[in-house]
Amino acid sequence: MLELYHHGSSVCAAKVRFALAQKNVHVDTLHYVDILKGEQFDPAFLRINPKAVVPSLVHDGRVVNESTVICEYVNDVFPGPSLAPKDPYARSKMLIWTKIVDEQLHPACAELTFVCCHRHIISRLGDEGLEQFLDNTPADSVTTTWKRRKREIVRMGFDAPGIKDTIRLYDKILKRMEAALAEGAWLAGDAFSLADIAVAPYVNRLDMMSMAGMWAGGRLPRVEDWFSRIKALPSFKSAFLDWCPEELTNDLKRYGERSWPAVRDIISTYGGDANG
Ligand SMILES: N[C@@H](CCC(=O)N[C@@H](CS)C(=O)NCC(=O)O)C(=O)O
Repeated sequence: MLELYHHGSSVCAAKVRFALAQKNVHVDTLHYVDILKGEQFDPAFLRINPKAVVPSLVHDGRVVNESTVICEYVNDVFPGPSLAPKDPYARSKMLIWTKIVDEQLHPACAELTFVCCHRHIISRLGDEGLEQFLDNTPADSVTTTWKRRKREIVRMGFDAPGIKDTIRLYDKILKRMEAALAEGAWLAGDAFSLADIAVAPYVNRLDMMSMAGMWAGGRLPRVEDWFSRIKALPSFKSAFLDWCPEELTNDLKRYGERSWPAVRDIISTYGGDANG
């Protein structure tokens, strides 16, 4: 019995849905946790995931948390095409990417998404509801500073301290992808792997927020080509798009478009020169 706790716009949940789909693994029950309405703070879910974050996988009653760990677990436990290179050097390259995602790209994405879009969505909870939402975030959540950062970003938007560095870090990681893709068709070399699965949701997040100018139009051509190959995979639609409700898809697009000039300016002022 396989159960997945997930959410439509969660990059980490999309990563796990992508890995499951690439392995052709059937999930018996999908539990939708609306993290923009505060359902992650429900005591029953906190018993599964004390950080109040999605995704969580429950396999025959045993909980597996942390999306990177879940993807490794899925790859090890289920038959189907291997998503990890056998060659130790290629494997080390794959693990570097999953580390970059966990340590840098994911925290940057949480901040970028909140400053551009999610702060507007959760403000619909009203003053009291929003205060409770911010208060309910555990001290150790997305990161150990997320509770404070989320409040700062919701209150201050693009004036929140450090937000420019966050956006530049995101851009630098895209450039690192461009360099890696000069060495092979996929991020860890010649074979598609958990590295591509780990990074794809973060490029898709920018795409859904109408920020493809970060790579398109000749800026990062290998990233553009890589993402078009990711999008062409039969699993892409079900893993990335179908679970995102229409209203949320529209919000990501609308608020993303509104935020793009600010993001583009931040990138341009350190010499990044985004297109569009
Ligand atoms: N390191 C965790 C991070 C999970 C995470 O940050 N999940 C986000 C969605 S992508 C979340 O649930 N956020 C809830 C919140 O911000 O309150 C993992 O990889 O599973």
